[in-house]
Amino acid sequence: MKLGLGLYRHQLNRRSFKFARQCGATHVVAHLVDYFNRGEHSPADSQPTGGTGGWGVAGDPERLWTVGDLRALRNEVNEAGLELEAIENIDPAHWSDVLLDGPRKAEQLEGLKTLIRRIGEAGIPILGYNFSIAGVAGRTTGPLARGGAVSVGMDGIDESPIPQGMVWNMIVNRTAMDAVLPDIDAEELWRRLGDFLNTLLPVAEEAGVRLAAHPDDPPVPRLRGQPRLVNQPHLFQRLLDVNASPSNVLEFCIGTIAEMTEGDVYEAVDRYSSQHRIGYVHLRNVSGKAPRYRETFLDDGDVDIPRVLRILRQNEFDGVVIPDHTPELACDAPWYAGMAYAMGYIRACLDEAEPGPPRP
Ligand SMILES: [Mn+2]
Repeated sequence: MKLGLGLYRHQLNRRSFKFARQCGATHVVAHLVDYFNRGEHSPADSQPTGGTGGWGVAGDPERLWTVGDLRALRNEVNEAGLELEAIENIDPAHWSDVLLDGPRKAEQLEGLKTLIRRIGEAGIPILGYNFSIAGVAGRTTGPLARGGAVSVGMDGIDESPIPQGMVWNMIVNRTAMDAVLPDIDAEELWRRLGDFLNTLLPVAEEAGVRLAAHPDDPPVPRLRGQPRLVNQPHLFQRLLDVNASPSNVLEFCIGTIAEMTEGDVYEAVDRYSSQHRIGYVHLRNVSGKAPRYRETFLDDGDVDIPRVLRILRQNEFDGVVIPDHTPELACDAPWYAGMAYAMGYIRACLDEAEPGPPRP
């Protein structure tokens, strides 16, 4: 197993790469979507949260990330002594109608094919995505973790309807904010996911790219009036069974699985890692279950994190593990300090799960 660090778009710079390397990372997962673009409620020094108005405004629908952008990023990561393992998340501007089954769906699917080919050309092995209409929404922020550390939690289900101009918790069309999205059922959303996977997986395989699915965070059956897909552990299997391609893999988020009301987190880790269908792992601890839980420090929630890593090791998972969100530490650099704490903790667990040669 390899230790990585996920960095937001505004953190994709030499200093953060050095920080990752100094924390013991060998790999980076990069977010290219600018979640914080003109967002009113999202502080850019933490994970995006936002209110019912979403995180911010989506990118330019006419401009896909280019091979040049992707190569330059990879080179800069490599120069810091790191590998670029994955691009995490697709800009809503580039797949809004794939999620919503809108008029530009066919055109956007062609765009995504181009994007996947470019990611392959740049030598980046994984594209992480989250097939969700509401996205990561409906959570609250506060002094919820140990010692009053600022963290994120959920306190009941947000049922406020989503404006038509919004998808994946970002604004894609500022002129369509009065009407709301139509009601659909979960089967319709599974059908749309099928179109997405069956159209793109052959291209991904050819490009040497794996598409890694994040479960619904928070994992509830419906959020803001829209259905959600992977909100119980057994539904990962349904997603994998949509298409048997080796490029159809999971962005396996331990915190989200722990929030699910059914099943057992260790059984889920064993079940999916033994199928060798995990692209990379998000490691996070939580206390409670959806729709009432809070994110905690890795050593402080309901999940025995060392046990999770031992199961991954037993099943020979050799991919990248990154900290997911983490509570912030009270200091001048709360996000970085929280991450440094998480990285040190994971590094120590990995050394225990996979002992290397004795140190002099
Ligand atoms: Mn996650």
